[in-house]
Amino acid sequence: MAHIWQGLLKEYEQYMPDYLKASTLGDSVVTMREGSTPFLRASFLEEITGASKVFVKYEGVNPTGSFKDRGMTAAMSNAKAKGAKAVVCASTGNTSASAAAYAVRAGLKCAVLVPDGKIAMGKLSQAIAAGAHLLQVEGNFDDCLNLARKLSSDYPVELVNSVNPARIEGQKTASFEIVDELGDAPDIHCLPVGNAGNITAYWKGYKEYNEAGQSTKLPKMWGFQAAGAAPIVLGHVVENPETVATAIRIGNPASWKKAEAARDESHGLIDSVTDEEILAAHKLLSTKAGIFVEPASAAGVAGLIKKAKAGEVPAGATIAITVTGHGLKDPQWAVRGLDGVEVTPTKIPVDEVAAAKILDL
Ligand code: AN7
Repeated sequence: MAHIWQGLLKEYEQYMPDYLKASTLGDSVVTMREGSTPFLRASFLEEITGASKVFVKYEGVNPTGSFKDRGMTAAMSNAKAKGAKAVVCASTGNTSASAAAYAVRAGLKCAVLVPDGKIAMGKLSQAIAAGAHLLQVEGNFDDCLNLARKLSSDYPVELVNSVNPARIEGQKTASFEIVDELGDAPDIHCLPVGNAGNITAYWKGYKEYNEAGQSTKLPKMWGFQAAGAAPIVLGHVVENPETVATAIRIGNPASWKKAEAARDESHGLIDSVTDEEILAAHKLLSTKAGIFVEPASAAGVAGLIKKAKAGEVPAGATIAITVTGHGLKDPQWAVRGLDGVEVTPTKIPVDEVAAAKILDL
């Protein structure tokens, strides 16, 4: 019999803390069978960087279109098991889309706090479609997170942002999948950094799998922030973060210290990439690998290319890059670039010869 993927909590039960083991949770497991995402060879990046193998972990194909689903199955199952009636999160969009869907399946009320006007339409529509209570806060993501934290400490509502440890437990499984596919850890792991939960989770996953004897080494963690929202790189809070990569438009990451620990323990780095570099990487992923992502998701690829140009990518390395969210979340950047120039389709009459001529057949 073929093995049918059961979702993270069941598949990786032995690596979960007791409170998140599927056997402990019983009927409280809330899953959309997230995880088991494609790990795709990206030879164009081998040509650019000189690395011997580069793979892209395509997290956009999770059930709600981002890696957040890995954390949400754990946080929502825990909330349900604890008897919570409602959940709340702050979000630049993907967390709210994921929380909204998983809350429906858990039978919990869901409130999402998003910064006014800076959320990609795809993500907003997901939260609305699922019937979440959507509050647009007159402030940025950092203000939203402060508000969500206060609500969860003063009212009976469970916080499902990545400051909730269950989120990290779920998200660490992406490292397990990569080691399972490669047979060992990669030499370098690149990914975008926003609120810094994911880099924390990946590092935890790599360490735990290594301790369990599943890998012989640990990767260097290379995180990349958007240049207009790069507090960890700058070493101070950014009051008014700005970037086209709205998912990582975060000026005061909640897991700042943990991200620095992942960087330092792994002998890695956290650097920044410009909006131009992000959109160039976004386009390369589509045109060279067929992988459509939202801008923030391309930050890890943009960062690797930046490091290759600086001669800092070791020849012969095996590199894994996480691309975090689907291109359909925020499709405008494929159609209209930073220069504002829109790509318009060529119009033709219903005429075979005209079509063939334009296609140069
Ligand atoms: C596509 O949804 O913070 O460093 O509120 O949506 O773990 O925050 C999203 C973050 C990268 C950064 N890529 O991850 C939210 C939110 C995408 C994202 C990140 C996010 P973290």
